[in-house]
Amino acid sequence: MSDQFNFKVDIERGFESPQKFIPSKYFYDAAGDRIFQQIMELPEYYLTRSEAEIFEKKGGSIVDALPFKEAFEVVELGAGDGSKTKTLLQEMLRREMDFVYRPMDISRDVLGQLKAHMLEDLPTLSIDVLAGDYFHILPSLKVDPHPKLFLFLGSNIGNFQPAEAEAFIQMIANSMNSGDLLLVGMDLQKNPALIEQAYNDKAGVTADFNLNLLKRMNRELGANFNLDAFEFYSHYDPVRGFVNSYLVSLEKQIVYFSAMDKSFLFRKNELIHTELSRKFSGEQIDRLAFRTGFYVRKEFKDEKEYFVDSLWEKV
Ligand code: AVI
Repeated sequence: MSDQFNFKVDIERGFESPQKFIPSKYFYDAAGDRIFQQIMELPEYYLTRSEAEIFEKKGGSIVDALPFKEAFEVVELGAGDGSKTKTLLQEMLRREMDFVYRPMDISRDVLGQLKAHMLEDLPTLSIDVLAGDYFHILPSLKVDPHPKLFLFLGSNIGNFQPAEAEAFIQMIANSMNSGDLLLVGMDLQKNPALIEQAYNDKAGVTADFNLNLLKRMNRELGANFNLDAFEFYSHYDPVRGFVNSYLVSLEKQIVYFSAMDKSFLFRKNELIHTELSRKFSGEQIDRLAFRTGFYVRKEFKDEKEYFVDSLWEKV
């Protein structure tokens, strides 16, 4: 099935649901990737800097916590540009550890770039990319005899609904052997005002990130969204730890999609849900680990305790 076909089907399903939604994975076309890079540099968006600080200051302690005595593999899900991981891999190379780095992504292009980029800075790194979707690749890893450290960083787990997050971690767990490790990056609950600002930046970059979804539908699905007739809105609920992001229809409007020869009505002030960005409490992290068959071996936080990289061991 082509990506384009999935996009069309997912948008139809999202716009036919009582609460309209767009799955957040569609943020990341080429323009969306570029805007996300800008988000990570925003003064308000502390997540990336907090996690980078953890790897810079505690990378050595993370590597100390690895119990592997023989050759092992580092399997990364959703590696992105690998900048955070690089610090960790560098430390492992410095200690002359015997390992292979296996970043996983659906796109061969992304992996090709990542590999070139990594080898430029870490020429002695042994890297073997895994191209394809998680559902196909993960099960094949279980039969490989090497102990493994899985990485799922950047608070990507926060973009799943709670039940989906559990199912996703369960799927990773099913592909692991007892004693394998999973390092999960999660954004922590904190002063709600700070979280609100991170998703409501003054320069409006997060708003552009969301509006880019409309541009993408115009371009790829032949839609005729008027970008001025929608506005970005996000809201943090500190009790649940949920940032929900939306596009608000500023007027009653009908949008036509030539890809499916269909129109959708948007009422005035109707919301399109675009993203959930979850913030976790320590208790929620312990529960998620426990319910998916792990125990929390060690936690690594930045100085302000905004973010955690939590190291879980498969029971
Ligand atoms: C990729 N993900 C963890 C980001 C987040 O914080 O939920 C995506 C993002 N959305 C708005 N700003 C950043």
